[in-house]
Amino acid sequence: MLTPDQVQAHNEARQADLEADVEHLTAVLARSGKSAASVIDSLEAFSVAAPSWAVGSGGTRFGRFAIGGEPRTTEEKIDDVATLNSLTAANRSISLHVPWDEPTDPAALKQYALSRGVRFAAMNSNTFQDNPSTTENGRLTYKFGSLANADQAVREAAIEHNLAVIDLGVKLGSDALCIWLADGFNHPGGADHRRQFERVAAGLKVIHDHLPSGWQLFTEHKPFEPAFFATVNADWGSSLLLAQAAGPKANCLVDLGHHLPNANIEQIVSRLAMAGRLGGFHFNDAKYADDDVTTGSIKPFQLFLVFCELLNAGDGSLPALAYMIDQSHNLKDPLEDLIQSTEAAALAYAQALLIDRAALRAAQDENDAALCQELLQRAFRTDVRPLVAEARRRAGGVITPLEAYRESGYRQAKIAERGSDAVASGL
Ligand code: PSV
Ligand code: MN
Repeated sequence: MLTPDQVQAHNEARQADLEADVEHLTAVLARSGKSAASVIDSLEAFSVAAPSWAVGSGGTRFGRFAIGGEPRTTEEKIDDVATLNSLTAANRSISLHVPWDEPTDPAALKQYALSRGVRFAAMNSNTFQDNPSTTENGRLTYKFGSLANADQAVREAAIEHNLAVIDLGVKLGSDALCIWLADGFNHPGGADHRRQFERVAAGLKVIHDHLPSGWQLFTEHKPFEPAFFATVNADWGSSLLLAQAAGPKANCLVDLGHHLPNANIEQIVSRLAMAGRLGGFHFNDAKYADDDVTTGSIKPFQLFLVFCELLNAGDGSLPALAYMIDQSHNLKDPLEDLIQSTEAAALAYAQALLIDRAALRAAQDENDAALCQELLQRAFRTDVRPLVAEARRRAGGVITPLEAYRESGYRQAKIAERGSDAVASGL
């Protein structure tokens, strides 16, 4: 982690320039009645959880190349997230994935994380791979599904695993369980759409009913992969039906990479919010499908429109949902990618805050399409980077996180400590 002295030394050298930029932007925004100070205040409170499975390098089915110095344990993953947060001041929690993370002493792990300023965001269960502890040493397998499996014993094992993940999360101070299922089938006629769906709905209800008060269950949809012909929870409609069947504490989680090409994700966000069942996000970006690349790197305008819908849902302020990053870092240093993704989410949020919502609504009611576009573009084209940097500085982070990370020599130190061939758990 960067020490407060290191943060201060880094910022001192850049503060005068930042102040000048913020002053200029404050004056520009004031001309259209917008307050830079209130945008900075909102940004200061913004945090997006880092995934424990993405502080190591990700792989594709064609191979995996270790980045060097990858975390070998959940404690080391927490160290990486704490370092990330000391730079960004906007990654204050980590999302664990079980059994990739399987702490033997949850109370000690909780203390370990809290002492480094990191909390536990939503827990994730894994029934898309066989796990000896829940599939009885190979007797049962998730090869043909988990909650949707035709075999009741497999369904029960999958439910048991989810209940155990909730119990673990309670000990860690988490308050949500996110369930993404690979369940589905690859060949037409290979299973019955309806019976699979009904089994999943029944399983989710049992899991839901195990949630302690204050907890939520997230259903995460994805159109395909690894199931190719049909996935049970393939889209937001299925996800909504499953959440409704599970119970009142179940909400839908939108992973930005889990849509077919050209899907209007911002409209999906609006629909789920309208139904009162929008629970959270997995941020990432994609050109084709579930590419899991850096948030905002390919479609920053789409990300901006998603934040516009979130602000619509919160009547001008960001609803308190579970905001998480879910990416796979094949080529970049994962911490550098997470720095850039966190920045991209904050930029989109800041730009969305700049929209003159009253003027937009009036223009919509007048069917003035040109003015509507003008109002969106005015916000989207504003270079809000100084506001994001200033919010980060005020929250205790550094003005230029990527630069500070590289200067810190963190990766080289971890390669020396953990080894150049250390491989983190995950896909
Ligand atoms: C599935 O592609 C997913 O988006 C789910 O959130 C999983 O938990 C995660 O990726 C696994 O890498
Ligand atoms: Mn996801």
